[in-house]
Amino acid sequence: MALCFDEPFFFLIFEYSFKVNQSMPTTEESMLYKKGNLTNDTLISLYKKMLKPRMIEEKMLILLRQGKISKWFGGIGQEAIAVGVTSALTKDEYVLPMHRNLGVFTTREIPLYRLFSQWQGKANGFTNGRDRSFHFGTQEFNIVGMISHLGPQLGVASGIALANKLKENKHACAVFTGEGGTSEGDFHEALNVASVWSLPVLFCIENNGYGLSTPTSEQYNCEHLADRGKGYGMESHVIDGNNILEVYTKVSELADSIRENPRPILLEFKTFRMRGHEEASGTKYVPKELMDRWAAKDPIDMYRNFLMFEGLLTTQIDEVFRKEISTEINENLQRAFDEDKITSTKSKELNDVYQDSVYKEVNPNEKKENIRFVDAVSEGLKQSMEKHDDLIIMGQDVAEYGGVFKITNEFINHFGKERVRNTPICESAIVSAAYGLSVNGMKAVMEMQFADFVSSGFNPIVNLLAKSHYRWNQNADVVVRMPCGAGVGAGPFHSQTNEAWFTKTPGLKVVYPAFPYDAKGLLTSAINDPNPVLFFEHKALYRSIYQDVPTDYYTLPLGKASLLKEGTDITIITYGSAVHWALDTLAKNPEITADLIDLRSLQPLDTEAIYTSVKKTGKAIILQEDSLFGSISSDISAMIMENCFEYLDGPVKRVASMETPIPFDQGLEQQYLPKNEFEAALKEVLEY
Ligand SMILES: Cc1ncc(C[n+]2csc(CCOP(=O)(O)OP(=O)(O)O)c2C)c(N)n1
Repeated sequence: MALCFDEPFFFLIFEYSFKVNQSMPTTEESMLYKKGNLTNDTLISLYKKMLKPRMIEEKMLILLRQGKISKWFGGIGQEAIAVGVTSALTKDEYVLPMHRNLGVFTTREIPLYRLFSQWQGKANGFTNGRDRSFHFGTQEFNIVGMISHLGPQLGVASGIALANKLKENKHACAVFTGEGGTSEGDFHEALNVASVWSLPVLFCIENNGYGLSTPTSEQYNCEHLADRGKGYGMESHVIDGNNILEVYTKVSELADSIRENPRPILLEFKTFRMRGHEEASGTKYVPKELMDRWAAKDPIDMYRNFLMFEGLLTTQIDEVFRKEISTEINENLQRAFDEDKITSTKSKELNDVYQDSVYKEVNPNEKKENIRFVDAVSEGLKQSMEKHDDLIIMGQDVAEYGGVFKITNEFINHFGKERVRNTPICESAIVSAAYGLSVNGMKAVMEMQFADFVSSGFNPIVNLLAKSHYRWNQNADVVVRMPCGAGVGAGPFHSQTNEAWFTKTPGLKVVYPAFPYDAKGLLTSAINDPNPVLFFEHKALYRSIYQDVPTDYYTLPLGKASLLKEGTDITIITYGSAVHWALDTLAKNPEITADLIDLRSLQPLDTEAIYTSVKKTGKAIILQEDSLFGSISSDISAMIMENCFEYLDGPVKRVASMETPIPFDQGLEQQYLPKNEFEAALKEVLEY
C-alpha cells in the first residue's frame, strides 16, 4: 500500500504518533536529522525505501543458511547511501552501483521477482543465468551494474556523463565505489578525466571501514578520501552515510547543481560494513567495540526513532509497512522459486556473445585516388565522422596535434573539440568511458597512441567491452585503433603486434588490414558494427604502401579474407605486414604458384576461405609477424589439421617471429622478424 498524506490514512498515523510522542523521550539521534522543507510524504517514503532492502537482506541471510542462494554481499547498515543517492536522481538518470547497493535496485522499483531470479540465475533475471548477484545492468531502469574489477565502473560513469553533456540533456549521473576501490588506478583516471572534461557525475565513495579484511589505515594514508578532490580540482564533501536525510538532501542539492553547471563532485560517505565481506567470510578481524559503536548508529533504527519523535511513525504503522514489504518479498520469492531452472543451447550461448550486426554494403564509386595506408585510415575515419553525428574520437594528442601519426589531422576544424577529444594519459579510463558513451547511445573510436599501450587499458577491453553483450545484452559500440608492429626500429615498447592478446577473448572482433583499400573499407565497417573492434594498423605500412582508393565512403565486410593470388602448389595464409613479405617472396620465385590468403579479419576468421584453399592445394604455410607461441597461426594450424587432414600432402608450417621482446637495433630487429626465413620455409614445405 502506498502512503499518501492527503489520504485518510495519514490522519490515522498522526493520531497514533501524537499519542506515542507523549511518552517518547527526545533521542540524541533525532537531533541529527534536519528535515528542512522535505514533505512528510518524502520523509516516510525514504524510510520505506530503506526498510525494503534491509528486509530483503534479512530474508537472504535465512535463505543462505538454508543453502537456497549462493554468495551474498551484505549492505546492511549502508542502506541510507544507496537509497538517498538514488532517490536524489530522476529515474532517467543513470546510476552505477556496486555489490552492496541493493537499495539502488529497490529504489528504482525493479520488480523483486526479477531480482530474486537474477540471484538464482534464472531467466526472469537480467543475465540469462550468465552472471551473478549485482553484476548486471538494465537500460529499462537506467542502472549499469559493476564488473568484479571494481574500478572500471568509475570510468564508465565518466563516459555516460560525457554523453549526457554532449546531448545537453541536463542529466546527472552517480557512480559508487568502496574505499578499497579508490586505491585502483581506475579511480584516479576516472576522476581526473571527469574533472578535465567537467563531466556531470557524482563519484560516491562508501567508506565502510574495511576492504575485505583490510582496514582503512592499510588502504590509504590521508584523513578523508574526500580530501583527494582538491588534487583533482574537484569539489568534494564528507557526508554522514548513516543519515538518510543528510545523504538525500545534500545529494539532491548537488545533483541539481551539476545538472545546471556540469562538473564532477567527489562524495565520501562515512559508514560501516556490519557483516562480513561476503557472508561466509565473517567479521572476526573487526574489533567488537567498533561493531558496537556502529550498530548504535544503524541508519534505519536511528531514522525510525526520528520519525517517531516527529510524530510521523508509530510502531503500529511501522508494523504495517513491514507486513506490506514482507508480503511483497514472500510473493516475489515464491514466484522466483517457482520459475524453472534456466536452459539454453550451445548455439544460443554462442549467438549472444556478439550483438547481431547487419552488414550494409556501400559500394565504392568510380573515382579513385592513389593514397597511402595512413591516408586511407584517415579518410575512413573522417567520412565515418560525417556519417555518424554521434561518433566521438578520443585519444592522446588527437585534436590540435592530429595524433602522433597525423591520422586525425585537422579533424577538429571539421568536427570540433567536443567530438575530437584529447585525453589525459589514461587508457583504462578512456576505454571505460568509450563503453559509457555506448551505454548512453553514442559511438566511440579510441586511438591507442601505440598498440603497445593497450596493456594499460587491457582490463576494460577484455572484461568490460568483451563480456558486456553476453552478460546483460548491452553492446559496446567501440573501435580501438591500434597502430602496431615492428620494422621501424622502435624497440620493445613501440613495436608489438599484440593481436593474440585479443583474438583469445570471446566478444571482441579483431581486424588487421594490409592495404589502403581494405583499411578504409574495413574501418568504416568496424565503426558501423555495434560490437567492440580492435583495429590494427601496421605503422610500417602507413607511409610505404600506396593504392588506388575510392574517394567516397564505402564499406567492406568484416570476417572475409581476400585471395590475393591463386595457385595450386600451396596455400599461404597471412595478414598485416607479413602479406607484403609473402608477396615479395612470390615475386622473387615466379615458379611457385600459391593461393595467397590475406585474412584481413582475425575475429571473425574466414575459416571457409582457408579450408577451401587448403583442400585444393594440399599444403599450407602460415606467416605472421607476431611471435609464435600461443599466436593465431597456432590455432589456424590446428584448425587445418582438424578439418583438412585428409587433404594434406605435408605438415602445416608456421613461420613467426622469435620468442623474445622486440629489439631496438635494426640488425637485431631484422633477425627477430621472420621475413627472411619465409622463403626457405616455403620451399621446404613445397618439397615435402
Ligand atoms: C581488481 C580487483 N582486485 C581484487 C578484487 C577482490 N575484491 C573484491 S571486493 C574487495 C574489497 C573491496 O573493498 P571496497 O572497495 O572497500 O568495497 P566494500 O567491499 O568494502 O564495499 C576485493 C579485494 C576485485 N574484485 N577486483
